[in-house]
Amino acid sequence: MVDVIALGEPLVQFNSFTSGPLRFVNYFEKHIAGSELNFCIAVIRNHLSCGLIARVGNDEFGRNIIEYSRAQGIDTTYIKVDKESFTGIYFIQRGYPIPMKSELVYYRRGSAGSRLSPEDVDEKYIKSARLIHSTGITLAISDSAKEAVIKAFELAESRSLDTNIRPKLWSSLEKARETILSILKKYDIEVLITDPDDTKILLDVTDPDDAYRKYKELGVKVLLYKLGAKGAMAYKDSVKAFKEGYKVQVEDPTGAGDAMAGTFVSLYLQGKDVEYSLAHGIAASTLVITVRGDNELTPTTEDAERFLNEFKT
Ligand code: ADP
Ligand code: CKP
Ligand code: MG
Ligand code: MG
Repeated sequence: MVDVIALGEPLVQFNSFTSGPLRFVNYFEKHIAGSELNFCIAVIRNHLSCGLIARVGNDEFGRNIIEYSRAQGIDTTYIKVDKESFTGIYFIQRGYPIPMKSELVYYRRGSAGSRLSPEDVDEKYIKSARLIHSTGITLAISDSAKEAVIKAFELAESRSLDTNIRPKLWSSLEKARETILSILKKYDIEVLITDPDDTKILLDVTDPDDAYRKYKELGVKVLLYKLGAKGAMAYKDSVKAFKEGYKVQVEDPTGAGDAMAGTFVSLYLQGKDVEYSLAHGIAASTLVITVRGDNELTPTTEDAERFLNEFKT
């Protein structure tokens, strides 16, 4: 039995060793990632236990994901090996055409991960956890994966959701809006993680105060509103917190949001206030963007403490 459970597709990441268009990249560095797996690692680095409900293929990459997850302390009991399909992968193009930004190129349609389904969601396991987490990615990859999230949310004691709208994974932005809004309307969300781009799509607003007001009407208790390089905000009832981002050398921003989300949710569940949880989330995301790989640098609570005390920019 674990504190937190996430549902989503773990993926093998091939990160360009050099920046620039993929056609000129000769070397790729392999990492294990996927938004919900990244989230789980952040939860664990902050000393709660976490399980991942997922499918991988019966292949080397699937074994790699399971072994890596175990090594990071993730409960892999409900990572199923699906013999019918392959483990999804993706490539990261870095620093082109926008410096310090990355683009993801997926090879995942029909993957084992996208075949996640309600039958993978064990009622007792879900009910034993304090919080169930998923993202807009899992809602996008297939109907069965979306239904798995719905089953888990139905049984959950409490929930967090990262909107993570990936236009490449949706047939249209309208479909993304309709699907994510229907989840928000149906379930109370303890912590919603989102940003102005996604909120524009969902609610046609970007102003953080307007966003919190509207999300609150939909049953969101706490809002983590990420502002990229500018930092992030967090809202809970009448508390509104902002923390500025740090100026660092950006190698690859992929995974920053997940490191922040997992850190924030883990600390929040441990009774920390939103300012503390936000500051630690910023520390985690700042470290993650300085390297290739989404989760290796996600700090423990103690290391984030050191970052916040000792790193000045
Ligand atoms: P996501 O990865 O989900 O798209 P963001 O891009 O908003 O989320 O990043 C999450 C956090 O990572 C930000 O709140 C900030 O702390 C940090 N971050 C992201 N990009 C930068 C950057 N270019 N410089 C400094 N910090 C950044
Ligand atoms: O929003 P983030 O940059 O934190 O998310 C990154 C992850 O799952 C990354 O690991 C990738 O595999 C993905 O999001 C995705 O499917 O886009
Ligand atoms: Mg994100
Ligand atoms: Mg990174």
